[in-house]
Amino acid sequence: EALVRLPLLYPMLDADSLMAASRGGSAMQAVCSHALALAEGGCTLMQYRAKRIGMREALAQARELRRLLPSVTLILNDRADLAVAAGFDGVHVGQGDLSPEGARRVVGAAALLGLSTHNPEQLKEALAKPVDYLAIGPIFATGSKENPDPVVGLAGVAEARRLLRESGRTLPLVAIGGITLERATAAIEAGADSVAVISGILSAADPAERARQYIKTLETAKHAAAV
Ligand code: TZP
Ligand code: MG
Repeated sequence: EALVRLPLLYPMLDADSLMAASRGGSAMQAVCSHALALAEGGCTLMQYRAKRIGMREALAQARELRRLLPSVTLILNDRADLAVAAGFDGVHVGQGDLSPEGARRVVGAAALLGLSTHNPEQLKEALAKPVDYLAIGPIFATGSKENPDPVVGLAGVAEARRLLRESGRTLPLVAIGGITLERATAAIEAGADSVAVISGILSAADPAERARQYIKTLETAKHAAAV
């Protein structure tokens, strides 16, 4: 199958967290300035995630991101319809969203399609789906998701990597959940191709610099894992 390559750092633009952190500023402003900082820090792919705001507002933000970042790969969380409406490059679905087959019909064959898994059973099932990459998590405890599934730990990443290898599919594996800068190396060592991050970057005084630090750390970890 065609191998999709994901960047080592998979940052998420979480509209709800960004709005909360912006203390009264506009949500549009908070999301766009964070996205521009990430791009400045070297991020070439981002996921836009908006769980609590209305669909119209989410679409307006997504369209503005598309306008501001024409050369960044943009993935929409949960909603295949918004991904198409905003001209995004792909969609990321969870276990409770449209099925991968259903989402694929909406976004088309050329779009990137990612799927979240939270345990080995879900990962095994996901291996038969029309997806371009898989996510596993939460690896560590997270404050960025409501009602998160149980933590799978680094052992969960290693198990997912093993199942992927056995399946013969060449899907990239994204680790997510509580991956601070200090824990990023361990996620790569455990078998992740990429790490998804919300709070580890959002919490930084200088998000562009933090993104650079993640990318540098992840590159070092990847080279070390390859030798
Ligand atoms: N899915 C599993 S953990 C998580 C999602 C969306 C949140 C990740 O955010 P953080 O702040 O990097 O833990
Ligand atoms: Mg979802």
